[in-house]
Amino acid sequence: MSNECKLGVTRRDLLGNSIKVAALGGLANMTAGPAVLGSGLLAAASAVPSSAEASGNANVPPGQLDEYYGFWSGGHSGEVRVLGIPSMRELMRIPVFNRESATGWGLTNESLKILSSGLTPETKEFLKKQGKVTFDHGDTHHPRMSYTDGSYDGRYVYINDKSNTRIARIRVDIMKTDSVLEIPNAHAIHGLRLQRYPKTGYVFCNSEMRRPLQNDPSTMRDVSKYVGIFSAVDGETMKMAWQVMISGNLDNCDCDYKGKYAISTCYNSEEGFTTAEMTAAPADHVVIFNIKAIEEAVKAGKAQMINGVPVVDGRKDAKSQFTRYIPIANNPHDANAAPDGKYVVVSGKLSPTVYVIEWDKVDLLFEGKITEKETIVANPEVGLGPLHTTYDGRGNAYTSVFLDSQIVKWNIADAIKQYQGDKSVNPIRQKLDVHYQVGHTNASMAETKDADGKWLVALCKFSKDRFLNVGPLKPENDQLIDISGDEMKLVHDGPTFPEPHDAIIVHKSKVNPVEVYNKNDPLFADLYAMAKKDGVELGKDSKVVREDKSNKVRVYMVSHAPTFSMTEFNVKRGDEVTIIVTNVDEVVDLTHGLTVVGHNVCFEVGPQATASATFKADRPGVWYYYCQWFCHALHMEMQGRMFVE
Ligand code: RUQ
Ligand code: CUA
Ligand code: CA
Repeated sequence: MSNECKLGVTRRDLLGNSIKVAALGGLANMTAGPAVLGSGLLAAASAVPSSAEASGNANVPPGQLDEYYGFWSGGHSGEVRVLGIPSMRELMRIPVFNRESATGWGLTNESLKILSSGLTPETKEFLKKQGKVTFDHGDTHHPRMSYTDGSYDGRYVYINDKSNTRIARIRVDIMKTDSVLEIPNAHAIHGLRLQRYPKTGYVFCNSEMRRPLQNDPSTMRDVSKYVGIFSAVDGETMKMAWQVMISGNLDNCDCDYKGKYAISTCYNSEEGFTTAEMTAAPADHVVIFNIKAIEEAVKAGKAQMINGVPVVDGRKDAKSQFTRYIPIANNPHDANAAPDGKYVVVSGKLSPTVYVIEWDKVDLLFEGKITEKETIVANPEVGLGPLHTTYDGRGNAYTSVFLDSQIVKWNIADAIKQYQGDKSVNPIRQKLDVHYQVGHTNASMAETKDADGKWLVALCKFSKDRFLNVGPLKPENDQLIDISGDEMKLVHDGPTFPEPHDAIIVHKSKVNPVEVYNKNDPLFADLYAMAKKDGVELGKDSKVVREDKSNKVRVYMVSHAPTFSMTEFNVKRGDEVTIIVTNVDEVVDLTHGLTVVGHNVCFEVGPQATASATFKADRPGVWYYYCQWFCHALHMEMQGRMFVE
């Protein structure tokens, strides 16, 4: 059980009378409820089942825990959010591509290293000229948790950044971003899904826009040189594995449960540049990627090396074994593999239908035994503007229908019967109105073989009239729907900040974060190495170290509630100062911070963590620093002075 207090001491003990404080709320979630409060702080929350588990309703009273974690894209906020499901309570925000004031993400040396080291040399050069080491924003769409053998394994969550052509990885054990990679040769990474079998494995990602591989003025207007690019990244090393050149563009992607195929949708087979051009053809397509054929070609050295990445040609004209193009009526959006491992559903968007493709038939297609069209085994009509499809593990699919603002439940087996000519069956089970203009939808565990059909979220793009007016910018509306019975029931409205494109719902048994950092975590390795060189023992010594005759000064200090080990230090005007803080508290939930007034320095230091930030001391005088995390009854007093001479 990961959610109980493992250590005997909590921040509450430090704050004073534990029971009184807990009863005041805010901290009560570490206990099982009022009855347990009187019996001591070590009582495990798991002793009482959450009401949501017991009764299947969405009400999770104070002190009880949700049954699922939701990992939410933060859209163009650049972050990932963690929600509790079914309460829809926002539990945490994980900064990824954004700058984050609360935690100092993008301000600390450690986060800047993560944000900058995976960029291409060309991008680094460009940013340097802007006086930056990385981008300041991102546009996240598709958070996905790593798999082992077709189900979530709780190691990582990956997410794309469409705006700056990157992907990132979050470590689920600490819920922090640990790696960012720019995808070379691509332009705007949109679709992202993970290899399910045998494990992740590959991170598959789609370049949404087409451009010349060699992008310069000599090629930029020559559309014959433009290509689409599909990428596979090694999710363990966060290095490029291979890429495939394709015809058309790429929108969303998914893959099967056997590790054989990936699939991407294309809305711009026309290879046009205006809306009119991109919607001109009556049909676009999905591309199926034959992973083994690609791997073999790469291994045999048959790929072209472009910017350090092996690239194979899977365009239509190349007639390779790498790809097949299955026609789909115009401008399809998502492809979503069903948890039974047999089917993948492609949503039509401008067609009111969805297409069911059978994976076994894809084998026959690559063997040349059937045509592209024969891989399609159903094509039910669901409504206007189908975008995404999710599943309950009981043979039903749920498609979000944007223009009709509905979630449409339909049965896969009946859709196949209907397609085979049985006019007596109607695959549609129910159409539920949602508010309004739903984009993604996803159900609990639906993208794994353990799909359990309990909860479904509908991520609505508009919320007008649904909440108190907060001015011209409205929140989105993420709605929770109970799908455990025969009928879908709308149970919750959840306003969200722009813009959760997509979310996954993961059973809590798959997610096991730590309570306190391991001080030997590789996250801090650079700092330990630097301290060693400076003759400093991190977490013990407080010291100001000046690098030989230079203006580089390192200030090492320890935070231990409610004090910093150094209440003053001196530097000289013009010094480049690095402050390194180690939090030696071992107490659950006892985070400190360091803020230096007037110097753009502010960061989080979790229990047993070390963090650092560097700035130029160019403002003579006295400048206070303080702990900005309310850590103790004497938190306000946790401060010191920097003298700039
Ligand atoms: S997309 S609203 Cu960015 Cu996932 Cu479909
Ligand atoms: Cu430490 Cu507030
Ligand atoms: Ca099109």
